[in-house]
Amino acid sequence: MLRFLHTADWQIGRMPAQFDPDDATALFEARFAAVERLATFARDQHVDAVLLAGDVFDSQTVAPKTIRRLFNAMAGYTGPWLLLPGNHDAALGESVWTRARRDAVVPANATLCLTAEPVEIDGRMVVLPAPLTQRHSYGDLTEWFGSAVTTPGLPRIGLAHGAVQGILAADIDSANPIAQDRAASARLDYLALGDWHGTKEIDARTWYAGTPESDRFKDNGSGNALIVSIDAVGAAPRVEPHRIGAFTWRSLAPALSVASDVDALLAELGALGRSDVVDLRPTGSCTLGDRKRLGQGIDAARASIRALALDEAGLRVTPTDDDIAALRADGYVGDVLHELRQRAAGGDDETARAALLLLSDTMLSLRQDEQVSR
Ligand SMILES: [Mn+2]
Repeated sequence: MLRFLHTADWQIGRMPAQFDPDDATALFEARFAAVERLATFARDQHVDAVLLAGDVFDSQTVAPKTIRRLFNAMAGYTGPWLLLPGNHDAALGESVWTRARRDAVVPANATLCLTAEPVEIDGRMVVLPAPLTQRHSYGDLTEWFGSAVTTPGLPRIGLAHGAVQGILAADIDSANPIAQDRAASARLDYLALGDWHGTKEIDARTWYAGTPESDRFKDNGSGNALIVSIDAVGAAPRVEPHRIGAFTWRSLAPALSVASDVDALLAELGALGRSDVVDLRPTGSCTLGDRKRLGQGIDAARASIRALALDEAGLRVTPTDDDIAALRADGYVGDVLHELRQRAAGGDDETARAALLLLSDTMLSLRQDEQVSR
């Protein structure tokens, strides 16, 4: 029986720019840690090989140290690794792969699949790779699989990076197309795909493994690797997803209108933990007092979860009569507040609305400071 691990889209070197630098660094590090867990998992599962379906590196220009660290992270599994270039790390004339070779940092058990030719692994299987040699290709690079002559009696495994036509890409002209029926037409026992970051079954013999460590706010089942078992040539493969990722990326877009909506959001934020990465985009409206409570909850969440990206552009803060009364603003400030409120209430005066929020927020802070110092 043949048994291998299928993974893809490691995107090593990615530094997610939407977070604070310390959180971004932690998520950069998390991608190496995921490779270490994968290697340990591959060893414990006694697989015949690990197949990586493209986008090992996030860019061609990752630091030399990053390249070395990637190969160090793979050390836990001493069997064969097959690494395929994707669109982020295409096999250009000068690429991250030629750099790795020049620096002699590629371990002997790692095969870089930089050309379209069969790779036979220990008389166990034949891998047909379709490396991207440029970032975007408009022909189907898996087409040669059909005419590839391979050793009889060995399973034929395709390895490719791109978009299965008609399923992931409606547009026939999309970059890096892969024919939907490639596994059948090329008599493949299995087609290991990368580029779609979630785990996805296209048909019984064709899967996207997804990235082992999530890197997007897209609820598509990322964070896994696949163990693929094939009992005999032609037999249907058994495919088992296994969780590898340490972090869960969550997209929160609550629509706020009453105080209890804010309570519910605060409870949701409070329930998150160290393994959560959150994109928060509240919409609707809330009072000044609720906005203050929400701000405190967000500050608390920033300190207790792994990373938080916040976009409040869709949230309208409307001070109520009580909000304004609580500010106890009189004299000139009171007059300005009154005028801003009237202009903001008019509807589309965003400047007045922003100024009202800024002024009332400042006043609220001053009042709270007074209370604290009393
Ligand atoms: Mn890709």
